[in-house]
Amino acid sequence: MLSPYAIYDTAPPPGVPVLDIDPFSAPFFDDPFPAHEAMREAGPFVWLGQYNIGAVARYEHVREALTDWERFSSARGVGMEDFERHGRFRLPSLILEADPPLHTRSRGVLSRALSPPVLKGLRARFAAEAEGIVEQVVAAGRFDAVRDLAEAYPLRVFPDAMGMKREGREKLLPHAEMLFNSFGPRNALFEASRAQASFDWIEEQGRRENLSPGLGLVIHEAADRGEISSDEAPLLVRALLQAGLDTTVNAIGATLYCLARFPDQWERLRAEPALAKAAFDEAIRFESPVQTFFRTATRDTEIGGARVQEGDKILMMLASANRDPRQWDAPDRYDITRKTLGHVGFGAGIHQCVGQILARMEGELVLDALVRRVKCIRIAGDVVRRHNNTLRGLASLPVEVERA
Ligand code: HEM
Ligand code: OVM
Repeated sequence: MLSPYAIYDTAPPPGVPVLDIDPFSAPFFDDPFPAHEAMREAGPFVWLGQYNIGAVARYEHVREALTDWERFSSARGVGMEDFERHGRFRLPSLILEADPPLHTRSRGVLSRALSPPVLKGLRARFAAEAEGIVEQVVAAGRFDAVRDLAEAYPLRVFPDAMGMKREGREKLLPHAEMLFNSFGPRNALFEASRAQASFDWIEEQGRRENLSPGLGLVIHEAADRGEISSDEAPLLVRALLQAGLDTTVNAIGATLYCLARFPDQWERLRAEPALAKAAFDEAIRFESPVQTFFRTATRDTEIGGARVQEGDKILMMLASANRDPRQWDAPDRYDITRKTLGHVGFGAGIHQCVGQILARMEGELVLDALVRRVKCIRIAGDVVRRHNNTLRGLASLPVEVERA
């Protein structure tokens, strides 16, 4: 049955299985895994009958779409709506929603702004704040691992690292919530978060006069050197402000949720704290905080044996690829010693997450601080899931910890 939020009337290509799954619905968010499996098993390319959009859910084809920007473009938006047909309600991102050559230029600037030597300079501060926040929650004994740690920590370090003003920081997460909803259909979730949009505000935060020394000004300095134009700099700062907070909140939350659910893996981490990085990366594979993105076919082409036409949107099920048994041994096992290389939780190809070193640093430092202080983590109340059209994560995770 067609969803009331469907915006396409394309017919499925011949021979393609049509499914009645809605990847942007509450039942799906509560338990996406059976639906992921159904999508993978139905075929390499499936049709979402509710939206008239094709999707790839197997690892091989998700990777194929991610790594071939010449056939699968980002420039018409990486959400359900097609900028060329439906317009856009904000200036497009100069990186996420761009193809080469524009993408190449933006990407160069942001990868230098977030490069290992720059991040090395942030590390001591990030480590000290992780120690402080973790000590505080461990002292309390009982806390909400989402609110008090997964949100509190990135909020403490990331806006400062960017060089943002203090005023208005509470708008960052609600704005990101809305933005990540906006990659999906214009459903009730999106409408409910729309009131929290702060487009003018977030754009203003990227302006030079609103920044103190930090990653934001590093981007403006690239404009001073002529690497980008001066009106592009605030938009690239906006990209980091939009992409760099809610993602790490959900990734840290995912890691804590995994370690609370799988005590043997917590034990394994305690035995070998150097596995902190691996535990974080495996949580990203296992939970995929960013679940989906779309691409647009640039020409009549073929993927997974199906013919797609120029202008067709294709949904890439990153989370499903990350648990495809064709690619992973025992994919539903959270295993911090697994080789996670090649997971698509950060994407793949030219758009692969430019902030992943920063994200990994946050994850590693939080786990580091925790593993030295805590013997075990137990879930101690109702786990509340948070629904978002793109992000997967929890609203609340009450836990109890025992000091080591
Ligand atoms: C791109 C996930 C953290 C900034 C991406 C993409 C994914 C992703 C899946 C690919 C998008 C695509 O292919 O269309 C994540 C996850 C994170 C995280 C799971 C946390 C664990 C961050 C952070 C920042 C950031 C901390 C910034 C400080 C970006 C930007 C892009 C991007 C700007 C666009 C890159 C491009 O188009 O070349 N991220 N991200 N992300 N990410 Fe992240
Ligand atoms: C951007 C942007 C916004 C949200 C997410 C993202 C995951 C990028 O504005 O470039 O990457």
